[in-house]
Amino acid sequence: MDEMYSVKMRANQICGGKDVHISGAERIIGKGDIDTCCGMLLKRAVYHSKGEPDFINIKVEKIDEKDIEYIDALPVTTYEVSTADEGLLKLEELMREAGIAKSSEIAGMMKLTYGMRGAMLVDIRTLDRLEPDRERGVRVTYMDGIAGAAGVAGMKGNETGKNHFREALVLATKVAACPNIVGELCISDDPDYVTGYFASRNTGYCRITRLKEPGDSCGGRIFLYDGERSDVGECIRFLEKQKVLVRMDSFGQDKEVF
Ligand code: PML
Ligand code: MG
Repeated sequence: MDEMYSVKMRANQICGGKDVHISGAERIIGKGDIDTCCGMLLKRAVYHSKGEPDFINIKVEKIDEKDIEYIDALPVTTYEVSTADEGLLKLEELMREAGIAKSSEIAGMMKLTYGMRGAMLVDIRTLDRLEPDRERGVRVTYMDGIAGAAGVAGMKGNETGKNHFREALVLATKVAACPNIVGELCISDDPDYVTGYFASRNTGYCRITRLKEPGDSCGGRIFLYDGERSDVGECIRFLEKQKVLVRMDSFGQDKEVF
């Protein structure tokens, strides 16, 4: 096997003296793909719909193949809705299906995720926030999709390699495999991308075609935690440090379209 590398990109803008997140992305690749990968991630940072970055950081790190966990992608279902309000009701319904009682309070917390680099981590029983740094949140890293991804309809990236769906499915699959995580809510922070999702081991990856209005750059992620406080550290370690490759060829096409 080719030597493996993690490549991460992060782009920021300085706005009124504050560091604002513009774009972030990552891959796990073989040595021979490092230059192409860096080029694509750079292009993606420079031409982002959220604005022109002042800083772009690319980190290339050699990783040990033995440390990688392989996971099958979650099954995908798409729910067609015509308005953001309808989409938000669907989001709450899916949370309840996954056994989460305080679904409307949790959906209401989504507006607090604006501007965070990572996700909010919320205890589903007390609604306490568990991230050690609330401004940053918990950032899921060291993941990528493998095998068949490029060949599956709708899974190719644009010219900068960005494919919201593919990347979100990789991230959601890793998050759903994390100990004590029982669900994830996501609304894109990209102003022109209105599809979001709810994902969990119980429901699979549930796409909802509208969760906000076009032009709105609000968005973020909430991970739902159900467990002992003493296990939060291990949960965050898995999300931030465990290397995961997601097998994309097992997910096939959407199960059903509603
Ligand atoms: C993001 O912008 O990173 C979130 C993308 C959500 C993708 C939802 C989908 O198309 O399935
Ligand atoms: Mg984004």
